[in-house]
Amino acid sequence: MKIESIVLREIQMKLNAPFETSFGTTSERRILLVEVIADGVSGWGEVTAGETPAYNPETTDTAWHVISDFLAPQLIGSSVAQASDLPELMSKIRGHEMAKSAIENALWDIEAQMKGVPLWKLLGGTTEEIACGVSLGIRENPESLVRRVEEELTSGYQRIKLKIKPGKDLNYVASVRNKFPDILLSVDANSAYDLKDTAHLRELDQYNLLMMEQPLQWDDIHAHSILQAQIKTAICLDECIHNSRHALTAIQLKACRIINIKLGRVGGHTSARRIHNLCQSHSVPVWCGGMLESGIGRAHNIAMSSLANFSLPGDVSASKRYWAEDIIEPEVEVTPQGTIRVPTAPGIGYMPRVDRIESLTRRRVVLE
Ligand code: OSB
Ligand code: MG
Repeated sequence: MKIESIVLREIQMKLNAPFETSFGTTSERRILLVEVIADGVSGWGEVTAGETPAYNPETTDTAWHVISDFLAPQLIGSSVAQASDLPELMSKIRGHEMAKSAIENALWDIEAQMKGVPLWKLLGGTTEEIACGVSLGIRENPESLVRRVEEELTSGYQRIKLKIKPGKDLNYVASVRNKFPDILLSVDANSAYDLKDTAHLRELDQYNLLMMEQPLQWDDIHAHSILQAQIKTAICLDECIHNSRHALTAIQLKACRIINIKLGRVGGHTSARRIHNLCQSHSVPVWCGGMLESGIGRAHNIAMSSLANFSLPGDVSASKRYWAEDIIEPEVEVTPQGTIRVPTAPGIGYMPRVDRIESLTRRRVVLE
């Protein structure tokens, strides 16, 4: 596959409702879409960075800079036998996993189209119906959170994750657990606590949580290993894990018992699959996290989630939970059983709606 050009677009999309986490509230997304053209075939990827460097260091603007000034000039004109050769080509550029992921994933879309197979099959996926959960933002009070949980359960979602932060944690979790004693329930703190809060976090042990996601500092695996030894609830790492070496460190230090894999955070499908395989060989279940993606990112998440060790429901949910209108055709739909069926068409298996994408585009550059 010879990489001929890269079209970089920034689109703006308003979320159906603001999403609040411990690090801030998002109402409007500024999303970079990467369209790679190789051997005349177009493939799509999404940069999952946020608008601010509050979740990880990357932002929409850093990704624009790194792709247009460093990654594209390096890649355009070069040839690769397969998409999994991309990480090596990009390895001289440190970090910026989300920028790299969008490019590599677009190449995977192209490779799958050229081979005439759905991306999930090319990746080695086996699960044709993936289990879905939802991530619920912080609410003004526990009562309104309980109402939201009820709606999501009625829609069929198999696992509920509550965003928490200091002051909006124990009472929210208690209210939901009292109303729904048997559901799969987890919490995500997005690094809002530190080891001094160990006694407080141990209070969560009484609610039979499936996991507690990233309670401590975004870059501190060791601190999580100290916490995990002192609480019963399984820790799941999100922010801390950027590659398979981090995953191995976390497993060996017993810093977590579950890992959340996000394509952007780990640098693309090749790294994600490597982490998946490593976790599988250590009997550590994984699940697919979300970053409030448009349909393009969502399609890649679905393909990745078909790998066998994605054995817990992920944060991949229906397009309509986020967007009045998505940018792919068909939109991502969830069955009444809380599952998504993998697509059958070649590549990512959903058609980018280019007219709609163009109408949402705020800036665009063709790199060639
Ligand atoms: O930590 O999983 C997270 C959204 C933005 C940044 C970080 C996270 C999230 C979510 C939302 O939890 C998941 C989704 O896309 O539904
Ligand atoms: Mg998380």
